[in-house]
Amino acid sequence: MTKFSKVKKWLQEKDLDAFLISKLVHCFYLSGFTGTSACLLVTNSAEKNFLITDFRYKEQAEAEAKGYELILWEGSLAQTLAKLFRQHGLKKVGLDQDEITLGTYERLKKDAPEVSFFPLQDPCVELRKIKTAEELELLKKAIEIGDKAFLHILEFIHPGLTEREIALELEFFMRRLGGTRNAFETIVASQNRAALPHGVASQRIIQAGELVLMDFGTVYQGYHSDLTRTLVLGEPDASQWERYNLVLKAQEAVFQKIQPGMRACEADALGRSVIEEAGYGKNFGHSLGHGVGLEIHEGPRLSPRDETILEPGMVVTVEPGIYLSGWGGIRLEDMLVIVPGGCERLTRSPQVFKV
Ligand SMILES: [Mn+2]
Repeated sequence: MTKFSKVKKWLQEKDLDAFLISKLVHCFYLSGFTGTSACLLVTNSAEKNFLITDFRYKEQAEAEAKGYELILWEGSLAQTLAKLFRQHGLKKVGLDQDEITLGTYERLKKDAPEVSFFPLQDPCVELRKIKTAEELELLKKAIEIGDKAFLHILEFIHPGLTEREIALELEFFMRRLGGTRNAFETIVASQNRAALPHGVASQRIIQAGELVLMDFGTVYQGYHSDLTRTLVLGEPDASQWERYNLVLKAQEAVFQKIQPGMRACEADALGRSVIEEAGYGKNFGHSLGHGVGLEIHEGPRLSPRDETILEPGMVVTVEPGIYLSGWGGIRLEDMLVIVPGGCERLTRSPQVFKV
């Protein structure tokens, strides 16, 4: 079943006449439209589906969004939608509870008083957790660009560079290889700053013997990559080696044992328990990992609170870390896809610590 027919089936289950897809990522997911202003009105009838956008995107929407009738905004969005609801007799309409603003909701109720609105989670949120074969190919391409950038930075990095110079080199290199933008603000955090799990690159100059935590990724045709390595420039000391090996061990435990049928919170525990047993539980204050796809953070979350049952086709990061204020931090992050019986590692960057 295509993702589109899954949405149609969901509409029937919920007894809705239509659902308004408001989040751009979901518009792209279902229709292929890459513009930055649109919503989709998907109805329970096979042939009635609308892409609502403005004049700037007329030609692009016609080319990209096959199977959708193009509607250009007239007046306000609420008025345009109210007219569509009337024309097609749509009385029960679902709205994306996580995306529609209160202002839009109030205007819709005012302009379409005959329609009942139902705030719901967009069905695409669940569908997106399991990647199609095409999505997996695009994710692999994004990951490959990240892997190549890491190999490049191993050659490039040396004491005396600032964190920002390293970040810029990573970003420039990934763009040259076809990445359209950074997956998120690049993290290059050295020595004490490596204790900040999200320490974006600063002007700090890196010295020999220091920890350098790099967390970066790119976007390829909408799909994200996410990779973290922590390096020491020169000879790591005993505490650096000890903590690096512990984080590596936690990560390996997850890659060995994660499998379909397990809950996301159980996968989190596979890595977290290794760190807790070594006495560093309080130094690992974030989730073990997260889903990656059209967004850098999406479901499922490998966190102590996510009960999602893992299924083949889910793509997640595994990123245990240890952070000690005044000392620094170590995190290793790789991506995997759940497959029958286990997982397949998608990231290919070597586990290098000493450069
Ligand atoms: Mn991540």
